[in-house]
Amino acid sequence: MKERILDLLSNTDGYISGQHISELLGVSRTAVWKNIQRLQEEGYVIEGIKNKGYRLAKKGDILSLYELKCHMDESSRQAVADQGKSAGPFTGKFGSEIHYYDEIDSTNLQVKRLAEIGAPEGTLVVGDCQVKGRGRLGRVWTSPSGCGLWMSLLLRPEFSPMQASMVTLAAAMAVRDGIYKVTGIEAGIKWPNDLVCNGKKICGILTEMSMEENRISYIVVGIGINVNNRSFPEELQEKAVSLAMLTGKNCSRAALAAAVCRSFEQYYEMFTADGNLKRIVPTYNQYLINRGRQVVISDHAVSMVCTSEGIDETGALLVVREDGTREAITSGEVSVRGIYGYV
Ligand code: BT5
Repeated sequence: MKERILDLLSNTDGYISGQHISELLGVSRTAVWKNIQRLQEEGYVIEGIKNKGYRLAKKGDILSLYELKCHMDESSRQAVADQGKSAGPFTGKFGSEIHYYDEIDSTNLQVKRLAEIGAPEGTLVVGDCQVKGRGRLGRVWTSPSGCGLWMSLLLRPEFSPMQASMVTLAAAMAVRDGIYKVTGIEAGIKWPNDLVCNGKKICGILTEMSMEENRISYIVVGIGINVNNRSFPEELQEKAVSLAMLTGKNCSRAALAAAVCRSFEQYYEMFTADGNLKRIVPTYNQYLINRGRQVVISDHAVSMVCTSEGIDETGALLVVREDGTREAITSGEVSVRGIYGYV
Protein backbone atom coordinates (compact mmCIF):
# COMPACT_ATOMS: atom_id res chain seq x y z
CA MET A 1 0.00 0.00 0.00
CA LYS A 2 2.91 2.33 0.78
CA GLU A 3 3.95 2.11 -2.85
CA ARG A 4 0.46 2.79 -4.17
CA ILE A 5 0.29 5.92 -1.99
CA LEU A 6 3.67 6.94 -3.34
CA ASP A 7 2.40 6.44 -6.88
CA LEU A 8 -0.60 8.68 -6.15
CA LEU A 9 1.56 11.37 -4.59
CA SER A 10 4.09 11.21 -7.44
CA ASN A 11 1.36 11.53 -10.05
CA THR A 12 -0.51 14.40 -8.40
CA ASP A 13 0.39 18.03 -8.99
CA GLY A 14 -0.11 19.79 -5.68
CA TYR A 15 -2.05 18.30 -2.78
CA ILE A 16 -4.22 15.21 -2.50
CA SER A 17 -6.43 14.78 0.55
CA GLY A 18 -6.15 11.84 2.95
CA GLN A 19 -9.88 11.23 2.36
CA HIS A 20 -9.36 11.01 -1.40
CA ILE A 21 -6.42 8.60 -1.01
CA SER A 22 -8.41 6.38 1.36
CA GLU A 23 -11.33 6.26 -1.11
CA LEU A 24 -9.11 5.51 -4.10
CA LEU A 25 -7.29 2.72 -2.30
CA GLY A 26 -10.25 1.44 -0.29
CA VAL A 27 -8.45 1.71 3.07
CA SER A 28 -9.03 3.72 6.25
CA ARG A 29 -7.66 7.23 6.73
CA THR A 30 -5.62 5.95 9.66
CA ALA A 31 -3.96 3.42 7.38
CA VAL A 32 -3.16 6.21 4.91
CA TRP A 33 -1.68 8.35 7.68
CA LYS A 34 0.43 5.47 9.04
CA ASN A 35 1.85 4.71 5.61
CA ILE A 36 2.62 8.38 4.99
CA GLN A 37 4.56 8.36 8.26
CA ARG A 38 6.49 5.29 7.14
CA LEU A 39 7.38 6.98 3.86
CA GLN A 40 8.56 10.06 5.74
CA GLU A 41 10.76 7.83 7.92
CA GLU A 42 12.29 6.38 4.75
CA GLY A 43 13.30 9.88 3.68
CA TYR A 44 10.48 11.09 1.43
CA VAL A 45 9.66 14.70 2.16
CA ILE A 46 5.84 14.71 2.29
CA GLU A 47 4.11 17.89 3.40
CA GLY A 48 0.79 17.51 5.17
CA ILE A 49 -1.49 20.57 5.44
CA LYS A 50 -4.81 20.61 7.25
CA ASN A 51 -7.81 20.85 4.89
CA LYS A 52 -5.53 20.43 1.86
CA GLY A 53 -3.92 17.03 2.22
CA TYR A 54 -0.52 15.68 1.30
CA ARG A 55 2.11 16.66 -1.25
CA LEU A 56 5.35 14.97 -2.20
CA ALA A 57 7.82 17.84 -1.85
CA LYS A 58 11.09 16.09 -2.57
CA LYS A 59 12.29 12.58 -3.20
CA GLY A 60 16.00 13.10 -2.49
CA ASP A 61 18.21 10.03 -2.71
CA ILE A 62 16.15 7.06 -1.66
CA LEU A 63 17.36 3.63 -2.60
CA SER A 64 14.63 1.00 -2.60
CA LEU A 65 13.14 -1.58 -4.92
CA TYR A 66 10.31 0.84 -5.68
CA GLU A 67 12.66 3.69 -6.66
CA LEU A 68 14.87 1.39 -8.72
CA LYS A 69 11.85 0.06 -10.62
CA CYS A 70 10.42 3.55 -11.21
CA HIS A 71 13.71 4.86 -12.59
CA MET A 72 14.28 1.73 -14.66
CA ASP A 73 10.80 2.09 -16.22
CA GLU A 74 11.38 5.76 -16.90
CA SER A 75 14.75 5.13 -18.54
CA SER A 76 13.18 2.35 -20.65
CA ARG A 77 10.52 4.79 -21.90
CA GLN A 78 13.26 7.26 -22.80
CA ALA A 79 15.36 4.60 -24.53
CA VAL A 80 12.38 3.48 -26.61
CA ALA A 81 11.68 7.09 -27.59
CA ASP A 82 15.37 7.56 -28.51
CA GLN A 83 15.59 4.39 -30.65
CA GLY A 84 17.63 5.07 -33.73
CA LYS A 85 19.28 8.15 -32.20
CA SER A 86 21.06 6.24 -29.46
CA ALA A 87 24.25 4.22 -29.69
CA GLY A 88 22.79 0.72 -29.80
CA PRO A 89 19.50 -1.15 -29.76
CA PHE A 90 17.31 -1.09 -26.69
CA THR A 91 16.50 -4.51 -25.25
CA GLY A 92 15.20 -3.61 -21.78
CA LYS A 93 16.96 -6.73 -20.49
CA PHE A 94 19.28 -5.16 -17.94
CA GLY A 95 17.37 -4.58 -14.73
CA SER A 96 14.28 -6.44 -15.94
CA GLU A 97 14.59 -8.40 -12.68
CA ILE A 98 15.79 -6.41 -9.67
CA HIS A 99 16.78 -7.58 -6.19
CA TYR A 100 17.39 -4.92 -3.57
CA TYR A 101 18.94 -5.42 -0.11
CA ASP A 102 19.50 -2.93 2.70
CA GLU A 103 22.56 -4.99 3.58
CA ILE A 104 24.32 -7.76 1.69
CA ASP A 105 27.75 -9.40 1.85
CA SER A 106 28.58 -8.52 -1.77
CA THR A 107 26.25 -7.87 -4.69
CA ASN A 108 28.59 -9.96 -6.88
CA LEU A 109 28.25 -12.92 -4.52
CA GLN A 110 24.49 -12.52 -4.47
CA VAL A 111 24.28 -12.47 -8.28
CA LYS A 112 26.35 -15.67 -8.34
CA ARG A 113 23.91 -17.32 -5.94
CA LEU A 114 20.97 -16.20 -8.09
CA ALA A 115 22.74 -17.34 -11.26
CA GLU A 116 23.20 -20.82 -9.80
CA ILE A 117 19.43 -21.11 -9.33
CA GLY A 118 18.64 -19.99 -12.85
CA ALA A 119 18.19 -16.20 -12.68
CA PRO A 120 17.86 -14.67 -16.18
CA GLU A 121 20.36 -12.50 -18.01
CA GLY A 122 20.09 -8.88 -16.94
CA THR A 123 19.22 -9.68 -13.31
CA LEU A 124 20.31 -6.70 -11.24
CA VAL A 125 21.29 -6.81 -7.58
CA VAL A 126 21.66 -3.57 -5.64
CA GLY A 127 22.72 -3.23 -2.01
CA ASP A 128 22.61 -0.11 0.12
CA CYS A 129 25.55 -1.45 2.09
CA GLN A 130 28.02 -4.29 1.47
CA VAL A 131 29.72 -5.89 4.44
CA LYS A 132 32.10 -7.87 2.21
CA GLY A 133 32.47 -5.56 -0.78
CA ARG A 134 35.18 -7.00 -3.00
CA GLY A 135 37.76 -5.55 -5.35
CA ARG A 136 40.04 -7.48 -7.68
CA LEU A 137 42.57 -10.01 -6.41
CA GLY A 138 40.91 -10.30 -3.01
CA ARG A 139 41.09 -6.58 -2.24
CA VAL A 140 38.40 -4.92 -0.15
CA TRP A 141 35.87 -2.49 -1.62
CA THR A 142 34.65 -0.03 1.01
CA SER A 143 30.85 0.04 0.71
CA PRO A 144 29.14 1.99 3.51
CA SER A 145 25.38 2.46 3.63
CA GLY A 146 23.43 5.50 2.46
CA CYS A 147 25.97 6.87 0.00
CA GLY A 148 27.17 4.48 -2.68
CA LEU A 149 25.77 2.62 -5.64
CA TRP A 150 26.88 -0.99 -5.20
CA MET A 151 25.33 -3.04 -7.98
CA SER A 152 25.93 -6.19 -10.01
CA LEU A 153 24.46 -7.51 -13.24
CA LEU A 154 24.18 -11.07 -14.48
CA LEU A 155 25.16 -11.87 -18.08
CA ARG A 156 24.72 -15.19 -19.84
CA PRO A 157 26.72 -14.66 -23.02
CA GLU A 158 27.31 -16.92 -25.99
CA PHE A 159 30.80 -15.58 -26.69
CA SER A 160 34.07 -17.30 -25.80
CA PRO A 161 35.88 -16.83 -22.47
CA MET A 162 38.68 -15.04 -24.40
CA GLN A 163 36.28 -12.17 -25.08
CA ALA A 164 35.03 -11.77 -21.53
CA SER A 165 37.48 -9.07 -20.44
CA MET A 166 35.94 -6.70 -22.99
CA VAL A 167 32.76 -6.62 -20.92
CA THR A 168 34.55 -4.58 -18.24
CA LEU A 169 35.46 -1.96 -20.83
CA ALA A 170 31.87 -1.72 -22.08
CA ALA A 171 30.72 -1.37 -18.47
CA ALA A 172 33.23 1.44 -17.86
CA MET A 173 31.80 3.33 -20.85
CA ALA A 174 28.30 2.85 -19.47
CA VAL A 175 29.26 4.14 -16.03
CA ARG A 176 30.91 7.12 -17.65
CA ASP A 177 27.74 7.87 -19.66
CA GLY A 178 25.47 7.27 -16.65
CA ILE A 179 27.45 9.65 -14.45
CA TYR A 180 27.41 12.28 -17.19
CA LYS A 181 23.67 11.91 -17.76
CA VAL A 182 22.73 12.20 -14.10
CA THR A 183 25.31 14.78 -12.87
CA GLY A 184 26.97 16.37 -15.90
CA ILE A 185 30.38 15.23 -14.57
CA GLU A 186 32.87 14.01 -17.18
CA ALA A 187 34.70 11.11 -15.55
CA GLY A 188 37.80 9.63 -17.16
CA ILE A 189 38.43 5.91 -17.65
CA LYS A 190 41.54 4.35 -16.17
CA TRP A 191 42.02 1.10 -18.06
CA PRO A 192 40.76 -1.46 -17.42
CA ASN A 193 38.36 -1.11 -14.51
CA ASP A 194 38.41 2.30 -12.83
CA LEU A 195 36.68 5.62 -13.38
CA VAL A 196 38.49 8.67 -12.20
CA CYS A 197 37.71 12.32 -11.43
CA ASN A 198 40.36 14.86 -10.43
CA GLY A 199 42.93 12.07 -10.21
CA LYS A 200 40.87 10.09 -7.71
CA LYS A 201 38.87 6.90 -8.03
CA ILE A 202 35.11 7.37 -8.25
CA CYS A 203 34.19 3.88 -9.49
CA GLY A 204 35.66 0.39 -9.62
CA ILE A 205 34.40 -2.54 -11.68
CA LEU A 206 34.83 -6.21 -10.83
CA THR A 207 33.97 -8.70 -13.59
CA GLU A 208 33.87 -12.35 -12.60
CA MET A 209 33.25 -15.34 -14.81
CA SER A 210 31.96 -18.83 -14.12
CA MET A 211 32.92 -21.55 -16.61
CA GLU A 212 31.59 -24.97 -17.48
CA GLU A 213 33.57 -27.20 -19.84
CA ASN A 214 35.45 -24.35 -21.56
CA ARG A 215 32.24 -22.37 -22.02
CA ILE A 216 31.07 -19.33 -20.11
CA SER A 217 28.29 -20.33 -17.81
CA TYR A 218 27.71 -16.74 -16.66
CA ILE A 219 29.45 -13.46 -16.00
CA VAL A 220 28.88 -11.11 -13.08
CA VAL A 221 29.69 -7.44 -13.59
CA GLY A 222 29.98 -5.60 -10.28
CA ILE A 223 30.01 -1.82 -10.28
CA GLY A 224 30.79 0.33 -7.25
CA ILE A 225 30.26 4.09 -7.57
CA ASN A 226 30.93 6.58 -4.77
CA VAL A 227 27.86 8.77 -5.03
CA ASN A 228 26.88 10.74 -1.93
CA ASN A 229 29.86 10.00 0.34
CA ARG A 230 31.02 13.14 2.16
CA SER A 231 34.18 11.54 3.53
CA PHE A 232 36.28 8.39 3.26
CA PRO A 233 38.29 6.32 5.73
CA GLU A 234 41.81 7.64 6.15
CA GLU A 235 43.45 5.07 3.88
CA LEU A 236 41.22 6.16 0.96
CA GLN A 237 41.25 9.92 1.49
CA GLU A 238 44.04 10.52 -1.02
CA LYS A 239 42.68 8.16 -3.67
CA ALA A 240 38.87 8.19 -3.53
CA VAL A 241 36.25 10.79 -4.40
CA SER A 242 32.46 10.83 -4.71
CA LEU A 243 30.04 12.59 -7.03
CA ALA A 244 28.65 14.66 -4.14
CA MET A 245 32.15 15.84 -3.19
CA LEU A 246 32.55 17.13 -6.74
CA THR A 247 29.14 18.76 -7.19
CA GLY A 248 28.27 19.64 -3.58
CA LYS A 249 24.87 18.01 -4.17
CA ASN A 250 23.42 14.60 -3.47
CA CYS A 251 22.23 12.65 -6.46
CA SER A 252 19.70 9.85 -6.83
CA ARG A 253 21.43 6.47 -6.77
CA ALA A 254 18.34 4.84 -8.27
CA ALA A 255 18.42 7.23 -11.25
CA LEU A 256 22.13 6.54 -11.68
CA ALA A 257 21.59 2.76 -11.55
CA ALA A 258 18.95 3.02 -14.27
CA ALA A 259 21.09 5.27 -16.47
CA VAL A 260 24.08 2.91 -16.18
CA CYS A 261 21.95 -0.16 -16.97
CA ARG A 262 20.40 1.40 -20.08
CA SER A 263 23.72 2.55 -21.41
CA PHE A 264 25.46 -0.72 -20.57
CA GLU A 265 22.93 -2.86 -22.40
CA GLN A 266 23.40 -0.76 -25.52
CA TYR A 267 27.19 -1.08 -25.47
CA TYR A 268 26.83 -4.76 -24.63
CA GLU A 269 24.55 -5.34 -27.62
CA MET A 270 27.04 -3.62 -29.91
CA PHE A 271 29.90 -5.64 -28.50
CA THR A 272 28.11 -8.99 -28.75
CA ALA A 273 26.90 -8.23 -32.30
CA ASP A 274 30.45 -7.36 -33.48
CA GLY A 275 32.35 -9.78 -31.24
CA ASN A 276 34.74 -6.94 -30.45
CA LEU A 277 34.85 -3.30 -29.36
CA LYS A 278 35.41 -1.72 -32.78
CA ARG A 279 32.45 0.66 -32.51
CA ILE A 280 33.37 1.66 -28.97
CA VAL A 281 37.14 2.15 -29.36
CA PRO A 282 37.22 5.76 -30.68
CA THR A 283 35.05 7.13 -27.86
CA TYR A 284 36.72 4.92 -25.26
CA ASN A 285 40.13 6.28 -26.22
CA GLN A 286 38.82 9.84 -25.95
CA TYR A 287 37.91 9.18 -22.31
CA LEU A 288 41.00 7.13 -21.48
CA ILE A 289 43.00 9.13 -18.96
CA ASN A 290 46.19 7.11 -19.42
CA ARG A 291 46.31 7.81 -23.14
CA GLY A 292 49.57 9.35 -24.31
CA ARG A 293 50.96 9.18 -20.78
CA GLN A 294 53.73 7.24 -19.18
CA VAL A 295 52.38 4.38 -17.13
CA VAL A 296 53.84 1.62 -15.03
CA ILE A 297 52.49 -1.82 -15.90
CA SER A 298 52.97 -4.35 -13.11
CA ASP A 299 52.44 -8.05 -13.35
CA HIS A 300 53.17 -9.51 -9.92
CA ALA A 301 56.90 -8.90 -9.36
CA VAL A 302 57.69 -7.38 -12.77
CA SER A 303 57.11 -3.70 -13.59
CA MET A 304 57.77 -1.80 -16.78
CA VAL A 305 57.45 1.86 -17.70
CA CYS A 306 55.87 2.58 -21.06
CA THR A 307 53.66 5.05 -22.88
CA SER A 308 50.05 4.09 -23.36
CA GLU A 309 48.52 4.71 -26.78
CA GLY A 310 44.94 3.61 -26.20
CA ILE A 311 43.01 0.36 -26.60
CA ASP A 312 42.52 -1.78 -29.68
CA GLU A 313 39.28 -3.50 -30.67
CA THR A 314 40.03 -6.49 -28.45
CA GLY A 315 40.24 -4.19 -25.43
CA ALA A 316 44.00 -4.63 -25.03
CA LEU A 317 46.02 -1.57 -23.99
CA LEU A 318 48.57 -0.69 -26.65
CA VAL A 319 51.83 0.50 -25.13
CA VAL A 320 55.26 1.53 -26.34
CA ARG A 321 58.16 0.46 -24.17
CA GLU A 322 61.11 2.75 -23.45
CA ASP A 323 63.18 0.85 -26.08
CA GLY A 324 60.50 1.61 -28.71
CA THR A 325 58.98 -1.87 -28.91
CA ARG A 326 55.19 -2.09 -28.95
CA GLU A 327 53.06 -4.42 -26.93
CA ALA A 328 49.36 -5.13 -26.44
CA ILE A 329 48.57 -5.65 -22.76
CA THR A 330 45.52 -7.76 -21.97
CA SER A 331 43.78 -6.84 -18.77
CA GLY A 332 44.32 -10.19 -16.98
CA GLU A 333 46.03 -9.47 -13.74
CA VAL A 334 48.18 -6.48 -14.56
CA SER A 335 47.86 -3.21 -12.74
CA VAL A 336 48.42 0.12 -14.40
CA ARG A 337 49.35 3.32 -12.63
CA GLY A 338 50.92 6.65 -13.39
CA ILE A 339 54.65 6.95 -12.86
CA TYR A 340 54.14 9.32 -9.90
CA GLY A 341 51.00 7.80 -8.38
CA TYR A 342 47.54 6.39 -9.02
CA VAL A 343 47.02 8.04 -12.43
C1 BT5 B 1 37.93 -2.56 -8.01
O1 BT5 B 1 38.94 -3.38 -7.54
O2 BT5 B 1 38.06 -1.39 -8.24
C2 BT5 B 1 36.61 -3.26 -8.17
C3 BT5 B 1 35.57 -2.75 -7.21
C4 BT5 B 1 34.23 -3.34 -7.48
C5 BT5 B 1 33.23 -2.99 -6.43
C6 BT5 B 1 31.85 -3.47 -6.78
S1 BT5 B 1 30.65 -2.84 -5.69
C7 BT5 B 1 29.47 -3.91 -6.33
C8 BT5 B 1 30.16 -5.23 -6.57
N1 BT5 B 1 30.16 -6.06 -5.40
C9 BT5 B 1 31.39 -6.28 -4.93
O3 BT5 B 1 31.66 -6.98 -3.93
N2 BT5 B 1 32.28 -5.65 -5.71
C10 BT5 B 1 31.65 -4.97 -6.81
P1 BT5 B 1 40.46 -2.96 -7.47
O4 BT5 B 1 40.93 -2.44 -8.80
O5 BT5 B 1 41.14 -4.17 -6.94
O6 BT5 B 1 40.50 -1.79 -6.44
C11 BT5 B 1 40.39 -2.01 -5.06
C12 BT5 B 1 41.11 -0.88 -4.35
O7 BT5 B 1 40.34 0.33 -4.49
C13 BT5 B 1 41.24 -1.09 -2.85
O8 BT5 B 1 42.42 -1.83 -2.55
C14 BT5 B 1 41.31 0.33 -2.32
O9 BT5 B 1 42.61 0.86 -2.46
C15 BT5 B 1 40.43 1.10 -3.30
N3 BT5 B 1 39.05 1.28 -2.77
C16 BT5 B 1 38.34 0.49 -1.93
N4 BT5 B 1 37.12 0.98 -1.73
C17 BT5 B 1 37.03 2.12 -2.46
C18 BT5 B 1 36.02 3.08 -2.68
N5 BT5 B 1 34.80 3.00 -2.14
N6 BT5 B 1 36.31 4.11 -3.51
C19 BT5 B 1 37.51 4.23 -4.11
N7 BT5 B 1 38.51 3.35 -3.94
C20 BT5 B 1 38.28 2.30 -3.13
